[in-house]
Amino acid sequence: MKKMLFPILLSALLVCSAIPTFAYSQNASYGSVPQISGELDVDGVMDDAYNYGLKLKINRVLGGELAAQGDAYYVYSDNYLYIYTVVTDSTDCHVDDEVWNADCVEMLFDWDDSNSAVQYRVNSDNVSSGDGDGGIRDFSGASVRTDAGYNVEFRIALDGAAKDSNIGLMMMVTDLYTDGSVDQNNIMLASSLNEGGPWAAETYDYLTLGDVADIPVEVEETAPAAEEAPASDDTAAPSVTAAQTSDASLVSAALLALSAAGAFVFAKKKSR
Ligand SMILES: [Ca+2]
Ligand SMILES: [Ca+2]
Repeated sequence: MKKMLFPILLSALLVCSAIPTFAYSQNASYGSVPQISGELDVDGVMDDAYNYGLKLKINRVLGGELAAQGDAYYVYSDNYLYIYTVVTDSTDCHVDDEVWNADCVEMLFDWDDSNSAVQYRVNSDNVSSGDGDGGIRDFSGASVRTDAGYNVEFRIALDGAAKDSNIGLMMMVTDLYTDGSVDQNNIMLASSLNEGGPWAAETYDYLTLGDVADIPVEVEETAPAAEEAPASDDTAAPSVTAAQTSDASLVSAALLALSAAGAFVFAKKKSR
């Protein structure tokens, strides 16, 4: 049996070592994205689940100055990657009906490490669109304005990507502003290389789909669990009562036994 075990272990090691590592030779993981159960509403409102997600800064200025920036939060479910971005932008600017001709957040994915990016964007007017050679996956986006700027929420289909998958990514906050004429700054996700424009997919770092999020209280799905709580209380109550009854019965039985013993002793004394 032991003679068989070694070749089996050796084969397993060879198979493991043969699994290709991610081909981004000079890039790195942004970090581990926690998994959530259930799905979130894509409504521009920050769900509590995001507080337990991977958090990244969008603050690398691509020319211009750092007048706008974002904090991006990432979680994923069985089917979707969710990204929520809190944008600080004090210059509300909208030029025309093109999505990108307004303050907006853009996401660029290199899903298969082919150095070919697919782009999704949502602007501060709550309009979204997508482009790319690799095909646009099922996605939806929403934004809401805030006192500091606007917040954007994305949901993008994982199409089979699961735990331990790596996903090449760049994000960009496009800040339009008026300075005599309309101009813009582009602020990128800070990465290990911190170089390259939005379409330079070879410079992207990657997200790694990680373990289940450690969320102490349920966020969206937990409503059913909360409803189940009284049921468990109901079931707990009888068991406590039963235990008390049981204890009481034991005590009663013990008292009866003592009293019977006492009666026996008394009877013995009396018989003398
Ligand atoms: Ca939401
Ligand atoms: Ca702006």
